[in-house]
This record gives sequence, structure tokens and C-alpha cells, in this order.
Amino acid sequence: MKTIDKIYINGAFVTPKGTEYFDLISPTTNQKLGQVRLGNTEDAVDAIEAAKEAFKSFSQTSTEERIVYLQNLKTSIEKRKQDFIDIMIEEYGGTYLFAATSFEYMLKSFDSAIQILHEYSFTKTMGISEVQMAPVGVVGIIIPWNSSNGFICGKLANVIAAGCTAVIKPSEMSAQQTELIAACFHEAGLPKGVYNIVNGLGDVVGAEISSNPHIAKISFTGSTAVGKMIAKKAVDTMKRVTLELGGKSPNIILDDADLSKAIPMALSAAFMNNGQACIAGTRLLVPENKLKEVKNLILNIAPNFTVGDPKNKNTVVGPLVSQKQYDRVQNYIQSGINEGAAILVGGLGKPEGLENGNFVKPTIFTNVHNQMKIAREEIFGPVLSIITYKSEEEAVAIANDTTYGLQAYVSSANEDRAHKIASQINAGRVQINTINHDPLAPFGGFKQSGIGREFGILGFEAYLEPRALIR
Ligand code: TXE
Repeated sequence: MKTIDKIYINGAFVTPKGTEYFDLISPTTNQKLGQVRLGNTEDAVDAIEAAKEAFKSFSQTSTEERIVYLQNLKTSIEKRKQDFIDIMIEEYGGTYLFAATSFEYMLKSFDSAIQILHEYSFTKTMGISEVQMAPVGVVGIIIPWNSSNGFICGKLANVIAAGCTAVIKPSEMSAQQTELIAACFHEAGLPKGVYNIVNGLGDVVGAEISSNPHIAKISFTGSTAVGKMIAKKAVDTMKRVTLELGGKSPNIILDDADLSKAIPMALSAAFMNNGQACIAGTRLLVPENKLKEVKNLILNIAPNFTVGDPKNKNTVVGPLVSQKQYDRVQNYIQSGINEGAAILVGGLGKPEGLENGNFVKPTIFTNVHNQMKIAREEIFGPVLSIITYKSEEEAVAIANDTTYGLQAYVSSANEDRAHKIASQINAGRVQINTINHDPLAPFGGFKQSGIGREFGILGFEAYLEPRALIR
């Protein structure tokens, strides 16, 4: 049984002042994997002080120095690929494919930041003024469990590139992944205090980061409810905030789409990361006259979405992260049934033989209308709702009839037609005939999916403050 009892502050692994422990439970078996000692408010304050001190010199480093640091951070994780994959599978239940893809994105985060630094000019001319782009200060990074190290790398790469320093609070459920990345990053030899990692609970360590006056900016990924709490606290000291929150992404299948490609893609978009993805395409919008064909295709393809132990390479859908998430998803499936939706595939309960873990049957509902709870709320499990439409206008109206606006998908044989539809959807990203990502494209939401953008140049500039020198 493993005990993780160190946090990373000021370039050293230290014992937290907090004395409470949190159990790490396997999503696959619900057996205890180990425990993590949690940091408390004092630990958060220590980390913030270290980052504040480090900012004084790190903010003055040259672009060239920061490129070397970013390269070193990348190198430090590159050689431990298999360890990252194994821990993600064990601790969180991610499938092999998802873990391997996430690892590639971790590396790409550093490549993108390096590319930006090679091209970026920190001094611009606007009007008659010189505008300097200055690092914003100490950044609080608060992240969830659904791609823990992916989020750490995605955010930290741009923080470092901008010349800022950071205090990172991962989810307490990701302690083993955090331990591994902290050990790797330590080897990268950055100046002490530039990044600090404090395990702890949201309402303790997270709350301190959200209110401490020495934090200049918060970069948060998580639920919309917590994002709102953080933003309210942050406003007292006028912290900058980037919030990447929930989604209820529509996937519009146009009537000319090649269904043999669009439907498998739609299922992958819905069930990626066992359905625990903010960008999951959870509302499948299908032309009414294509419903029968779509249903038949789904019934053929759905058995390929093998549920099982994420250690098996042929598993497509693994367990949910916790018993709590399992119960939550079951409640949503029940609510779909209660509101009159019809189950095409899956349903309540665990798949046979997988009773010990938090396994959910990938579930696809038909007869869904967009006002049902399953069509409005983020479920965060492998549950897809099929909604029919009669015209393109209606499809766009349904797609936009949501409080969220993070991501959308459009499939059509005609790129121009898809482009026209995509341009009417109020979402931060629209994927046309693809589920692949572009690491340099901005990422973030319209409406209650968040504030600001991450990744690429816009994500990088979110850690900078313009200072205009008018002469
Ligand atoms: O997220 P939380 P949870 C959604 C998804 C999921 C639901 C619950 O729908 O089912 O949220 O997941 C920290 N002050 N998403 O409970 O609570 C917390 O410790 C400061 C969508 O895990 O939002 C963790 O580090 N911080 C999402 C982080 O916030 C606080 C990803 C996220 O936890 C805090 C995850 C507080 N008061 C969940 N309370 C996405 N968009 O990808 C908690 N935290």
C-alpha cells in the first residue's frame, strides 16, 4: 500500500503541515491503492510565498532561457512515458489509448509554448505607444482528475513561457500522477519556487489559492459550479481568471454526411475518456429522416465499444473515476428513463462480470428532446442522447439551446455547408468531420462553459498584462 506524504514547495519535496489523509481507491476494483497526506491552508500559503519570491527573478529571464527550461521540462517527462500511462490507467481508469494520447498532448504543450516563444514579440507598437507584454505574476492552477497531468502541462507550459510562476493544486484523487510528474519536473532543474505543487482539498488549498492576494491569476479547469465559486472569491482581489468549465456539446450530423464515418466518430466523441470529458459530444443531432439508418448503424457499432479493465489494450470504455461519479451517472440514466427517453443501447447497472469497479454500460438514448435533464446537464459518463431535427435552422437552434458553449461537432459531405453551420454555433471550438485536436487552436467556452481561452497564442497571452508606455 502506497503512502504519498510529500508536496513540492520551493524546489524541494516537503512534508505537508496538514495531517489529514485521503484514501486513493482503484476505479477498476474499488480496492484501496494507497493514501495521500493532504496539504492545508498553511502549505498553500508557503507555496504562494515561494512562487512570489521566485517571480522576482523568473519574470526577468530571457526568452532563450525559458525555451531551455521548457525543453528540459519536456525531456524530463519524455523518458517516463510508460510510467505515466500505467499510473493513469491504475489510478484513474483511463484506457490505454486515452492515456497514450494524453501523454502525447503533454509533450505537445511544451512544443507549442516553445514555438510561440520563438515567434512572439513581447514589445509592440500601438498608436504612438510602446506596449510591453509583462508576465501577470503568480498563477494559481487548479485542476480536476480527468486528465490531471495533461492539464498541468497544458497550463504550466504557457505560464513558464510567459515568465510567470505557479502554485498547482491537482485533484486529491490524482496524487500518484502528481507524484510522478513532480519527480520528473524536479529533474528539469528550474529555479526553486517557479512551480510548486500542493495536494489538498478544494475547499482548503483551492480556497486559499482563490482568495490569497499574492495570486495574480487563476487558471481553473473543473465544474461550472466550482468555477463560479472561484470567480466570486477571485474578484475581491481582482485576480485574472481563465475558467475552463463544463459542456453539453452538440454533434450535428447533416443529411449528406457519410454515416459510416460520422457515426463511429460520434460514438468516439461521446465515449472518449469513458465519457469523462468536458468536450464529449453528448447530444447527437440527427435529421429525422435518417434516424432509422443511424439507429441501425449504432446497433452494429456499439458492441465494439468494449467495456472492461483499462489495462487491456482492447478496452474502449473503462470505469468511472469514483463510486460517487458512478452513482451520479446512474441517476442521470434513471432520469432519462423517467422523462420518457428510450434506451437504444446500455441502460442502468453494471455490465456482467464487472460488478467490482465503477463500470457504466455505454448508454444511448433516443426519443430525447432538448429540454430533458439528460440533454441539458453535463453527465460526465458514457451517455449519449439522440435528438432529431427537421431543418438546418432547427439543428442550429437546438445546438445553441444550452447554457454551455465549449465544443461542437459537424459532419457533412460538403465542407462549405458544414463551415456555414459551424459558424453559427456558439461554442469555443467546432470540429468539422474530425475529432482530432489542434494544440495551437484556442480552447475555452462561450457562455457558462467558461471565461477566456487556453492553448496557442491566446492561451499564452492570458498570462501577460499589456503595459503601454506613452511618450
Ligand atoms: O469537479 P470540481 P469534481 C464536472 C463534471 C463532474 C463534476 C464534478 O460534470 O461530474 O464536475 O467533478 C477543486 N475552491 N467536471 O467534483 O469539484 C477540486 O479540488 C477551489 C468538468 O471533481 O469542479 C479539484 O481540484 N477549488 C470538468 C477541482 O476544483 C475547488 C472536469 C475540480 O473539482 C473548490 C472535472 C473550491 N471551493 C469535473 N472545490 C471539465 N470541464 O473537464 C473544489 N475545488
